[in-house]
Amino acid sequence: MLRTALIGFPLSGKTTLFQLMTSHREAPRGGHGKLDVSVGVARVPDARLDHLTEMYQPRKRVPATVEFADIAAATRTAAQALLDVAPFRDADALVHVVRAFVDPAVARGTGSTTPARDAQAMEDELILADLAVAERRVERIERDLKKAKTAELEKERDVITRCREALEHATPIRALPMHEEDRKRLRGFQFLSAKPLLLVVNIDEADLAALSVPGRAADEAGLGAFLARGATREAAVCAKIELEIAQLDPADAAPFLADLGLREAGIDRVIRAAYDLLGYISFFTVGEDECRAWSIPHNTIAQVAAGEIHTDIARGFIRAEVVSYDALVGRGSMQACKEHGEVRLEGKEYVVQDGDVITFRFAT
Ligand SMILES: Nc1nc2c(ncn2[C@@H]2O[C@H](COP(=O)(O)OP(=O)(O)OP(=O)(O)O)[C@@H](O)[C@H]2O)c(=O)[nH]1
Ligand SMILES: [Mg+2]
Repeated sequence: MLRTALIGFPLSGKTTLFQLMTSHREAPRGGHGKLDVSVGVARVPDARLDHLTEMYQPRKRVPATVEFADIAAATRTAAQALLDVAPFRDADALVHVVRAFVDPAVARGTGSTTPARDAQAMEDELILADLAVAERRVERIERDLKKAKTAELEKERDVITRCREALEHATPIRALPMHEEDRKRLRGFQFLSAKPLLLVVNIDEADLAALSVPGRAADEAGLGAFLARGATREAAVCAKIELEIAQLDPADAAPFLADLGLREAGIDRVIRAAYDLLGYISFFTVGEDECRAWSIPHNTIAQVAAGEIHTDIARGFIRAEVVSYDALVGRGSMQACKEHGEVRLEGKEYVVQDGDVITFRFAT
């Protein structure tokens, strides 16, 4: 499951977005570190899963999910503190909610009045928090190297030194070009600025028209230059209004969405941006019992995808029977696909494609 954490200045709309996105939520609680954290799960909207569910009429329809974590604290949360909070430290991506709504009834926290400045100020905080970690780490490695030199430790020192130098020049680690092995070396340090970053621009009610044009809200908020860096994306919402609409019956909500010129709900826009950012794709498992969507990173091999379902399936992997969503829907049934030779037998190393419908064969 893809895990994200909401960051942002006070009163920027983090909790409103959290409520908009998530359908299952835990009450805020401590135990994740020093701060109270709410964790919630969003169901990934997917028209393909809807269609498969119509075809199979299964007992259960299970969408893919994305986890969101929200800090329940109205106080200013320095990025440094986030390193102590497990759902933030371990997140696959950070979602920065940037306030672009005006509303004089909602006080401004410590944020500024320009989204671009807030985006940069938060970035600077992530960088500072990481710099402290990188400096400590380099010192420690230098000490260890004096005791015993290993090639791996030297490589680690080199990559962290590179990170430290970038951070000193106010460059986030995610913007550094880096070999995959070096990225792996860094993973254990959970640097905040290494995580892909999604900016969610929380726009003003007066500006709702911007939502119907992708990228427009971010442009208007002056975030273009910020976004030009690698591993960042944006999505726009008007969290307050969209939450109000989402709480209506779908039938009642439709005319509101149409009125606003919105083809998609906020949840779709934010989740699609998160998938794009991380290069995630979906595959499906189907049957009379259950139709289910799973999300995996782009370029995942079949055996690893199987492990997403259950470690036993990965361990006992024999083969994957794969048909594309388009073929399955086009032919109308798995049987028809088999008759036309469209169900392929693939091995462990097969790279799963977006929209693959897979039956795993495995030994227990
Ligand atoms: N006008 C307007 N108000 C909004 C919007 N989004 C959020 N708000 C309001 O702003 C206030 C703060 O929103 P929250 O979602 O609690 O903000 P937060 O970032 O979680 O705040 P803290 O957790 O206290 O830092 C609430 O009263 C929301 O109703 C918006 O798009 N427009
Ligand atoms: Mg909040």
